Amino acid sequence: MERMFDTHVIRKSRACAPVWTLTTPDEGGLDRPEKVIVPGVWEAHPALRKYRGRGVYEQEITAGGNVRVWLGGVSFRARVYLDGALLAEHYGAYTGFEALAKGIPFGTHTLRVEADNRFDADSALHIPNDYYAYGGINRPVIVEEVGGAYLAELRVTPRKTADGWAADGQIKVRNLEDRPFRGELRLNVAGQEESLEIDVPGNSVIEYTLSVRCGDAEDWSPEHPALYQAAATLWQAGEAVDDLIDRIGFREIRVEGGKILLNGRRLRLRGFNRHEEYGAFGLAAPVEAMMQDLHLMRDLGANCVRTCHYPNDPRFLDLCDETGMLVWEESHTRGLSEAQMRHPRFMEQLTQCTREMVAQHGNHPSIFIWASLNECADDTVYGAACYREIFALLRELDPSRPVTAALLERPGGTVYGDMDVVSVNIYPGWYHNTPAGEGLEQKRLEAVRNGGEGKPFIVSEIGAGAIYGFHDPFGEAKWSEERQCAILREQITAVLSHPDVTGILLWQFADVRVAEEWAMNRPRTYNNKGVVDEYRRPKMAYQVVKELFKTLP
Ligand code: ADA
Repeated sequence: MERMFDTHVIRKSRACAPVWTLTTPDEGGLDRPEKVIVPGVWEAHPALRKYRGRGVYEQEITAGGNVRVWLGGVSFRARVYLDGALLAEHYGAYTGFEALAKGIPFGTHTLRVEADNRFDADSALHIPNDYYAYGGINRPVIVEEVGGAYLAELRVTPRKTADGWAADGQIKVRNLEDRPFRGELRLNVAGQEESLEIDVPGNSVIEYTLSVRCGDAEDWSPEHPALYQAAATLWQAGEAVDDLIDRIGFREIRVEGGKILLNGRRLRLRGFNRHEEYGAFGLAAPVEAMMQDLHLMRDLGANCVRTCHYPNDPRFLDLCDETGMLVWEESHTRGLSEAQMRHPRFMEQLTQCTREMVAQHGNHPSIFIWASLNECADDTVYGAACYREIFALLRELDPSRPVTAALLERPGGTVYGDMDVVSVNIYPGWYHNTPAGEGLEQKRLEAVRNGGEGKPFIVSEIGAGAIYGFHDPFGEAKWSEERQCAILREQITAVLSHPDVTGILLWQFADVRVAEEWAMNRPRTYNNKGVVDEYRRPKMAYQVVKELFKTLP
């Protein structure tokens, strides 16, 4: 299932069968084709643990007419073919895209998806990094049959009015035929409906707006995550010909007086950075594991998760909506120098990822802030210009949420004044020995003096490493569970007892595999700063974090 609820009751839409045939044409691959599960990453196969190359996935589908295949995520370059004809190409593992075959005969067809996780000169975002660039079809694949016109996108933004809640819809209708599509568009939110006569010229996409008054619909909040259905339907000659269903929550986010307000209530964030990764399943964590992560984070006293460093699986976001977990979502970038940001395709690829993130995830009520460009070169003129361009894009795509970026712990930041919320990554006690309270205050004052005055301030990363099961009874050795406990205790206490801090996001929830190139500073070739390991076995720090998250104000 692509989402945690039905996204269509009229459109013919179904998940692709899960068992595909995988062949690996490049060196170091399989000797013969293998059956594998989709979604999945090929590193889950023992022979492909370190394979970097192309993976060709094949599957038979039975469909006809206008066939729309939705691929939720392919890591990290994709080519999609139907019966040998190229339908779509896509870059980036963490957002979905469609492949459309118009007017094909009804019957069985071969769907072929070529995934490629080789780093090459064309890839600006996927590079060897402090997390692993897996290969494969990592999110669900959906096969749909659509008519001559279909609903291509539905964005719904809640708005508080004098008469209670309203929902503003932006709906894209795509006409695949040469002649115009004349019909009616309806938007139903929380049981209230509005409609519009539409006339979509041939071979075009038109965006319509429709607002629905929802009166006394209940507010969405972390404590009471009330969700409502938002359904667009397309009608022609008195018949419903297509639909697109999503869910929304009624809440508004405002930044005011140094605070982030959700429906007027101040947010105090405590939570985790979480990579989308789970032990042997890599990037393609099963939905059961996603839910367990949320239960573990809740048990730890968290109310917020950061999707470092890329957009997450919509199923995880659905579960956050349902359980009231606040989400910081960011488009894909981590730790790029100015030279890397000057890559000729960098802004194009980042812009595409950012646009897809907002278009595909904009309805999730749990997402309260957008971010991008984690720890890039904001201290250079060129780098800062890229930050400003992405902030402007995020604001243009979605004026209803604040924007931020997690900045590196070094002096010289120049974009504090350009974000709505100031966020910094600091590692006192781990990468240097400044006492946590002092390190925090230095960074906060630097932000205040350089444009960040009066803005909410989030510690978007702080943490320390420990190898699961490695103990030092004296509590001194780095990488021991005892030392991690001591450092985290000092860090969390310093941050949560500071009156001007809006929140803390620990680095990190679970240990994650990193690129081979990073292995020298990363024992086990893992980033070991998790409070649980990659199989969610709790380290000693689990109890420390739980105690502090639950007792500090
Ligand atoms: C950075 C970065 C993370 C991770 C972390 C660390 O702040 O944003 O991706 O690399 O440091 O473990 O050092």
